[in-house]
Amino acid sequence: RVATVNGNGTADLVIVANRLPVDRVTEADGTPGWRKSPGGLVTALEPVMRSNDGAWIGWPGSTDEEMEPFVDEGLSLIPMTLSPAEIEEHYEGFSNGTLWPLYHDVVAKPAFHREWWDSYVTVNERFAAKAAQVAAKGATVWVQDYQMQLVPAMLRELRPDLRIGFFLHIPFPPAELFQQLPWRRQILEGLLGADIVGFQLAGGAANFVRLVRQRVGHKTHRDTIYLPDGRTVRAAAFPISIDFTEFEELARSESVSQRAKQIREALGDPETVLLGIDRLDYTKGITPRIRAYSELVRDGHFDVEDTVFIQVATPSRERVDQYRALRDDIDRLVGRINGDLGKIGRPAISYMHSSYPRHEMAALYRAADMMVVTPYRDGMNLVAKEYVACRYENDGALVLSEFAGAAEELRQAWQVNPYDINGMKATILDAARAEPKEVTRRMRAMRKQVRENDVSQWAIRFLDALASVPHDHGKTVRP
Ligand code: GDG
Repeated sequence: RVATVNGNGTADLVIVANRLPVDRVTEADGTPGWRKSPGGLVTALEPVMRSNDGAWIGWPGSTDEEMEPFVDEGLSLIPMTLSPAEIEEHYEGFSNGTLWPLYHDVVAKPAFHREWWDSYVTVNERFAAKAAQVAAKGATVWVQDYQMQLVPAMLRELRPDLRIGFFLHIPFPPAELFQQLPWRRQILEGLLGADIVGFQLAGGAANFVRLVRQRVGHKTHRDTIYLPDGRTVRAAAFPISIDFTEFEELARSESVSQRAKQIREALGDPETVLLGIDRLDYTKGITPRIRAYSELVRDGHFDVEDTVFIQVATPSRERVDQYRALRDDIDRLVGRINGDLGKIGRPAISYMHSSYPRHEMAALYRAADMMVVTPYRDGMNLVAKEYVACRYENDGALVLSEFAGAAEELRQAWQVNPYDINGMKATILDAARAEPKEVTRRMRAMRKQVRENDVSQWAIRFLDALASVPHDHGKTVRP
């Protein structure tokens, strides 16, 4: 029974996200088809979605094409159409040109445009209306991420019977930065439509509660916000994770082991392989990382004859100006470094601007003696956790920025401040020279942490918290 497809409101669990969990692909015979996108969110939610008569509302990634709801391997998918103008204004504009830099410590300058905001409102309204249409009476709706922050309040207005959860995948900034936003109050009120507002870290939740108290004037006590109508909203941390077992099994497979060996051979069998994998994004600190490494080579601490740094930068948001500029900067920097320091067949940095299948990602993780993850600011950073999951022999050193959410859980990583190039150089050297026993001690502890807190735990914790919200949304329990 997949009644959601008829739009008559029978879904007991509804996910509202900017993107659908599948990508449009062209099959071998030329017909259009779908492929499940590789993200951990999909993996985590799939089992709950199937057992709950669930539906997923999102944009399929192609413009203009009107698409009917459909069922893909048991998942009800409800495609939303975005016009080219909405992609430019809601997605590339307000989401990625305003909110993304503002929420990441203003690492880049956020742009404030009133037309972008208008489009953000319109798109959020359409997603909320669709959720109101497909959700069964008393159903649970889980809204995802910064592109959808107005949906909770809009949806509550239409459907007060629902339990509504919201989860923010990126950091929630301190009041001093959030305050810049001309539409700060609308965003806070949008989020307050939810029963539970989830963040990666307790710090983000605390920032939110403080802003609500100061800007909107609601009473708060610890993680609870008391609204004038008697409803309560809880703000709490739910650190996201990965499917540990899936990554470990992939890493252990014969084909990934073979491929990891091949990768090292292709590099000329170096003694040491360092690795960075990121979406090409200015928050990820790719530039200071390769600068630190290149100085270590220049100063004679690493020799290109026996050491190589692999940097994979996955293409991302290529139509947004700041991303194009960053790509040019990195191209130039890597070119300069390899020109200055490389030898024939021995570049200092082996740089790929490309995306790879999961299998190849796992092979890269396995081929690397050291993983270097140095974001200026990151909600969590799953790449760090994936590296840990793939190191089933308890070897491999993780160098991790203290500004990644993951740093709160991965305490045994070699932590760095990406703004401090000398500090980063010293720590990379420490990690490279550490005794194998020390590397193993740290990796073992990190593996335990990620194994015990995987992505299904994350989804269960959030949905359990939402399920325990009383039917009157806390209206009768007053302090
Ligand atoms: C946001 C937040 C938060 C990357 N390149 C390829 C590829 N990937 C996969 C990685 C990883 C994912 O993409 C990237 O996740 P991150 O967490 O590292 O970063 P964001 O994309 O910025 O994600 C972040 C996350 O949401 C979840 O809440 O942790 O802080 O910014 O899984 O493996 N996957 C494949 N090919 C690639 O080339 N298959």
